[in-house]
Amino acid sequence: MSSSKQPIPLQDEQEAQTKTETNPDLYQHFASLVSSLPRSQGLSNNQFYRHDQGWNSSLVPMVGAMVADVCFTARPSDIVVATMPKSGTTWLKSLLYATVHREQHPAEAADHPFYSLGPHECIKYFEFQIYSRNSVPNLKELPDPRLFATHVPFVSLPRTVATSGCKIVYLCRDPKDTLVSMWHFSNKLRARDGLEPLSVDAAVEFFCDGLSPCGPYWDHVLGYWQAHLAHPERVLFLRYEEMQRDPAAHVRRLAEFVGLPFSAGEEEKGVVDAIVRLCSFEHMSRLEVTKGGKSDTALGSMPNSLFFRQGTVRDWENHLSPEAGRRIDAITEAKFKGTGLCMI
Ligand code: PPS
Repeated sequence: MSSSKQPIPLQDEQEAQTKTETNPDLYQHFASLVSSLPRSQGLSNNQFYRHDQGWNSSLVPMVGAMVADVCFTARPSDIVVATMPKSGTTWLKSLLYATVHREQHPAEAADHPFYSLGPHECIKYFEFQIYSRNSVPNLKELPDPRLFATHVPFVSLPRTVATSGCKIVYLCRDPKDTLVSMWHFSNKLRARDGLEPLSVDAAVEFFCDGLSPCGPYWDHVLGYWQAHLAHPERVLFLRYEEMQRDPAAHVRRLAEFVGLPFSAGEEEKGVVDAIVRLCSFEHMSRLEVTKGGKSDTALGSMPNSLFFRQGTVRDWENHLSPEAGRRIDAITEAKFKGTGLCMI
């Protein structure tokens, strides 16, 4: 039996969702379980544990993912944003939220939620935010469609996400840019924690060994790619580079996928372009809530500015050697061969 599927100290899942606000025993159970897994250093400010479904993560989000697995009850109307960390999640969350809530919150409204809340407060991660700090929240009262996010690989999604028929929007990014973005991010967290920075060479080694958050990168992408091939109506598969090339087309795709296509009237009024502008790197990164605000996560209160750096394609060329680039491309080619997926 998979260690994450072992019996747990939870009498009634339904009861937990409606009555229990916290469940320290459940968290402790999974923390003990994760602590017993193989561990190693990685591309992070924390040690990684090796989940028995084949991915690496620090303790807190892995425990959160296990709690979500047994406590979260998905609805067919739910929409889950899934990404490998540093693939453009912040952008996708913004686009999805702005698209789904465009009636209550028009993109051009001066009081749009994005002026007071960061994207990570608008759509929360299961494993970093919702299921953290012993919390087992009652999510039943949230109105449809409920929007959630996760970095967890497809194989370890909360089990009812797979069975409910709810929609998943997956976004991936060139592994070299994902790595460079993660390297910058983890060095900021390492500086915060008083740790030495990781060299870019060490980051490349860790990344290639699968020792990046929720890595190996390639297994993560392939898991969702295969789910997309099997159920294209349930799993939308997007790429950061293509979103950069034509964000408006992607906003339309997103809207259609979640069953809220833009009407001719909305098209005429320029609603799509307004959403693209609202969510653009240039606009979001300059907001006061980005420059001075924070988002609450299980890993601490994170300045929203941490999630905005360059927002460009091929920045890896400024940080990785050509050899490192070729090495990652060779792994990508070998791993994706025959899958129909091409990232190079
Ligand atoms: S996280 O921590 O996993 O949620 O980070 P994530 O949002 O996935 O990735 C952060 C990178 O996305 C860039 N970013 C954006 N790109 C384009 N448009 C918008 N609006 C946007 N917002 C964030 C961010 O700058 C990080 O990429 P790098 O390459 O580090 O700049």
